[in-house]
Amino acid sequence: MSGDDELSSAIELIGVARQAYAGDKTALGVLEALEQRLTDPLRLAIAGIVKAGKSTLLNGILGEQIAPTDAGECTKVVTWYRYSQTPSITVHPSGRPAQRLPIRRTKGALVIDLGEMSADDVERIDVWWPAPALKSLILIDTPGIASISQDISARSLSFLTPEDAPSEADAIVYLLRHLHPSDLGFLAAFRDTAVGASQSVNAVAVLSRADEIGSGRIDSLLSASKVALRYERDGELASLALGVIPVAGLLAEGARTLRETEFNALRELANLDRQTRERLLVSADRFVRPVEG
Ligand SMILES: Nc1nc2c(ncn2[C@@H]2O[C@H](COP(=O)(O)OP(=O)(O)O)[C@@H](O)[C@H]2O)c(=O)[nH]1
Ligand SMILES: [Mg+2]
Repeated sequence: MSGDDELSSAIELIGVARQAYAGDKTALGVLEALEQRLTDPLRLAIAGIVKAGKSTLLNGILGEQIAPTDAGECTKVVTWYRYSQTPSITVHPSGRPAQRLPIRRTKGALVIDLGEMSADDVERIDVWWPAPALKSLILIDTPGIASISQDISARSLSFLTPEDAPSEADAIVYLLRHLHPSDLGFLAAFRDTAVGASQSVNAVAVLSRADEIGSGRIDSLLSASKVALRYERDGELASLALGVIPVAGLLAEGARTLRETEFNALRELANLDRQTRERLLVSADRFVRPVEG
């Protein structure tokens, strides 16, 4: 049976169940959610510890700065990015009606301002956006796992690996920096709660911020490939993730959102003689320090 056939027979089965449970509001609600899930694009969650570069990578994939990065209150909330021709942002506070937020940008990046609300009061944020990549993929940005803040970690875990239901995500991209036992623990929990558990592995691991590996030297991406390969061959990780891919999300985001002035600055940098350029690129401080003499 092909995937499409399986899908239509599953949808048909939901139709039959709907008739059988015609008077039961709760059951009908569950069936509707199931049908929605079958017809929606794949739900891909991006997970990993705080500051692993999750939101930056999401922006790299979308080619726009839509996911807020760093530490604001909204980055502690599970945020869904779905396709729509007209952009909108909806906040779902726990136990209260949903609320629309205005669309505002600062320096090209979308701002999601929760105002008076704290992340604890918010169940999820929905961002509807006309990014072509979202036509075939729902992306879900999650707060950090195993972070210093237990609360934030708990919020991601209960969403991605609930105890009494299948995970809301179909698959995950899991960002790690140094392989830690808690990374393996999370991936094992996801495997056990994923839809169709134990039949398939629905996770890809990413060795993130690859440009910083090996003290950020010029060959850092090559070093990152070697480290990724080592992790990939690690006995436990090999059975929990389809592979380990080294990624510099910031580079991807920068490249996909490059403006003309930035492109010109890069060209100027490339035209400098090698010694001068390398001296400038040692650190951000060195780059902005005025030339002496
Ligand atoms: N050098 C470097 N910095 C990155 C990279 N990806 C993200 N960052 C930086 O790491 C910080 C945290 O990134 P963010 O995407 O908010 O991480 P999150 O907490 O996992 O969502 C930000 O200051 C980013 O600019 C990367 O590939 N390379
Ligand atoms: Mg984030």
